[in-house]
Amino acid sequence: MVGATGAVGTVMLSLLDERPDIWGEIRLIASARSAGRRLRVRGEDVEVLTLAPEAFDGVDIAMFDVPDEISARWAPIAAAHGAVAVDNSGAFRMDPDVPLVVPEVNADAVADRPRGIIANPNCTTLSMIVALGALHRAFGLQSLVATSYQAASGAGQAGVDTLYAQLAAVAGDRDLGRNAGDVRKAVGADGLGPFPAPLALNVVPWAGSLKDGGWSSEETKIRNESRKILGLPGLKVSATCVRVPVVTTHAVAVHAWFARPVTADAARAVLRAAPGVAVLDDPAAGEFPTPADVVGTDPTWVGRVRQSLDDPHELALFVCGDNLRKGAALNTLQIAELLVSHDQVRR
Ligand code: 11C
Repeated sequence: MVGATGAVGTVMLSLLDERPDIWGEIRLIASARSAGRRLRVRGEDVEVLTLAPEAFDGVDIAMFDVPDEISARWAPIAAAHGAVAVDNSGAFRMDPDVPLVVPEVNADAVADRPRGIIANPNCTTLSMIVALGALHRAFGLQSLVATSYQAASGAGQAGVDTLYAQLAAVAGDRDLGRNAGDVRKAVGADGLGPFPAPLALNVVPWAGSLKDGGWSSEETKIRNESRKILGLPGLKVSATCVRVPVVTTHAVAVHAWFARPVTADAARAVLRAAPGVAVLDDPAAGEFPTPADVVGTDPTWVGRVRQSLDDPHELALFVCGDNLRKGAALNTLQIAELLVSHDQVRR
């Protein structure tokens, strides 16, 4: 496990404790700064090793939860040592020789991996794709409009630290949020952290980096990754990504158009039967998923399922998924488990 000490790595360690122990030796790897630390995994203290080529000697599966540039350099090294690299960065997702896998949607894709690398999607794509995959199989997805409500932890520990610091800076001042710029002044110019505007008492229509045409990288990732995972290269996708003052769990408001007409009841029946999906949809009883209620759980939660009033082929729904679990560590681990169950651990 490369990146054992990061935010996603920490979730991975707890998942390894919770899920069936099918593993032999687990080797924890991180940067030289963290090497020598001891972390608890499966009830044992394990020393963190420095990232180096020999750390991959004898390794069957190498899971990477590190920044793009570290994965870009080291995943091929792990693969050259005979490991299958399962990478959670953005470095290889759109490489045609690297499958982009969500086990509930396209498990078979793991088998075709000429570079010895399998990519894990972006957490925002993962928040909705398990539900969309099930609906696509049943009704034939044709186009998608998605608006995300993304948690601060998507921007890493710095995002979480910034949100808590900003909340502390604004807490208790009941005059804030009434005049333009007052929240920005309260959090201070040095208090924005990785966000381009204050997140406390606010929403920020930006995540990632600037791409052509004014799109953000998060928005283009949703489009490109959804197309690749669903095997729909021409899928029409339009996304708007928004950061909200939530610690962990991304939510997405989805409008999807299908080849066949879809009632809300038919969609709910498909979703209830879909692996990895939980339906919570009774607005009369105040029941729908919210990030604060589902954080720390595994499924993709779906609620507010509605058939469009204007188009019987269009469905509206609201999905929530823990961006550190299914959005990152869990999907990576599920891919690794899939390799084991398919007896495909070596290149
Ligand atoms: C966010 N989704 O919420 C991002 C973080 O491509 O793996 C993950 C970025 C990625 O900011």
